[in-house]
Amino acid sequence: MTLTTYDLAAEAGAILSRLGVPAAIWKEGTLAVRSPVTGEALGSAQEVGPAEATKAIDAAHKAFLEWRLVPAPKRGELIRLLGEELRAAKSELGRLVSIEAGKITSEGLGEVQEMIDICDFAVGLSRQLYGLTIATERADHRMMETWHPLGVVGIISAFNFPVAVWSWNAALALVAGNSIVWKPSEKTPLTAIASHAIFEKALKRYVEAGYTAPDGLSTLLIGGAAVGEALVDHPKVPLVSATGSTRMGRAVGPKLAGRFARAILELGGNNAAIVTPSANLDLTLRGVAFAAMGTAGQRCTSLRRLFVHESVYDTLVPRLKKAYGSVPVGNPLEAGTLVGPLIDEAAFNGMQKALEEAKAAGGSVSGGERLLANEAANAFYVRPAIVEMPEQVGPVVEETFAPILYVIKYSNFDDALELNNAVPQGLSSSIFTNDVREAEAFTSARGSDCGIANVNIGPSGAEIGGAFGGEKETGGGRESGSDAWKAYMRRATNTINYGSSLPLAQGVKFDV
Ligand code: UN1
Repeated sequence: MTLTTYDLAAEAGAILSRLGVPAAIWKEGTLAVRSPVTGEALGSAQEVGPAEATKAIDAAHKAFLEWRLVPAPKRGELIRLLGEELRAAKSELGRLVSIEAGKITSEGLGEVQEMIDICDFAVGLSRQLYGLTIATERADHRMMETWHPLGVVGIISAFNFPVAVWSWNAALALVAGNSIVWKPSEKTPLTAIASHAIFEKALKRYVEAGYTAPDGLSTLLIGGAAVGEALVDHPKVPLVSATGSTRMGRAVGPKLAGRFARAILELGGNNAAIVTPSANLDLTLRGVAFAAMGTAGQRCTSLRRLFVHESVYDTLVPRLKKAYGSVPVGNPLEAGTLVGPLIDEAAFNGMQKALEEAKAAGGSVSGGERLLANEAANAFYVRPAIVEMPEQVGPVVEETFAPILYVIKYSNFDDALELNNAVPQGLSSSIFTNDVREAEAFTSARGSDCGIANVNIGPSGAEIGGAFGGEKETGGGRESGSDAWKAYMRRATNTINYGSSLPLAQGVKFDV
């Protein structure tokens, strides 16, 4: 089937209507929505402005005051139901992710699976919001810490994981006793509307089962930058979790810091992999191919820089180039396609600019040309590009959200480690090696400086169980698994005197 034989607007509309979303919400608004698959218009979503956003945040604050009193395991029941609803809607929501964000079918479904996984995690967590009991130096005293709900949590998400990143934040924030307000990417409002409709189904079942949930517990705000700003500036939003570019983080971070609100920032990545002499090259080839070309290079965790030891360079790089030349690029809805479209024309132009800059810096480029323009003039497909670079300069130290892999030869392991760390971003990284000393060094204090450091897998495709995020210009935030939940709660240290005297700490005397 050619690209033009699809009617994606009809299909997206049918999915939204089966989820019970009134047509006016996605058809009669002002925000034009298009599919990167064909470039066709999908609808026009209704938007809100800053005044409505502020009203929604005020309502969310009221909701928080009630929700924080619901016992955490009972809050977990809402997320259990959300997980059930997501399971039931997996194929439809996954399809909508593919239509609106251009992901191949297994990745669209995988994104919904990631939502289901975090729900399962959060349900368990709702009975495990543990604080410590701490030894005190005073007789007849007890010291402990308690974790309390924080308030309204603002969620700003990006187009490339249009629904999973919301769910990481929503599931943790809600079991933690917070209310949530979500501003999705303007490029992917329909998947946000669909996800929120699924949430509302879970909420309805929750209330029908006799539980209490306040109005305004979760709000979706479709809108532009001004809506994001309303979240960032509102004094009743103690935490904003924002995923996007480093530029966006530079605008949001200082504003939040200025009013002492918390930020979870998940910003740009410029992820590398080191291929050492002992690497299993078959496994490396597959790991590199998925990490660098998967999602058309549009993951925060996509592999962008590859350091290959001189002893394996001439074996691996030609094989990689062959894979780049033959990887099936095209309609992500068709079985067999591995690389779908770029999100839009701006992404295509950004890729071409980076390739020009790489050439000017001495790079030798294979691939990168536009494909399928004759079938769909407004869709932007490209052959993934592999660029052999003499050194790490120019566009190599920047994040370009497109499938470009820069390859650099190295001879000394420590130099490769240094190159891995010599960029402003610090999200993810990996090493391909069968040498235990290299693997351990890479994951040690003198190794990769990133939030994620993998061995014998690529830098992308993390599971939800680990904390997700990175250092330096990536912003320092952690979402998803491990103890990332702590960022969504406030900690109180409690010292309780059950005796009848009042000994002071540090031996201080103050007898009046
Ligand atoms: C992102 O690109 O913002 O680790 C998130 C991964 C996915 C999440 C990526 N689980 O690649």
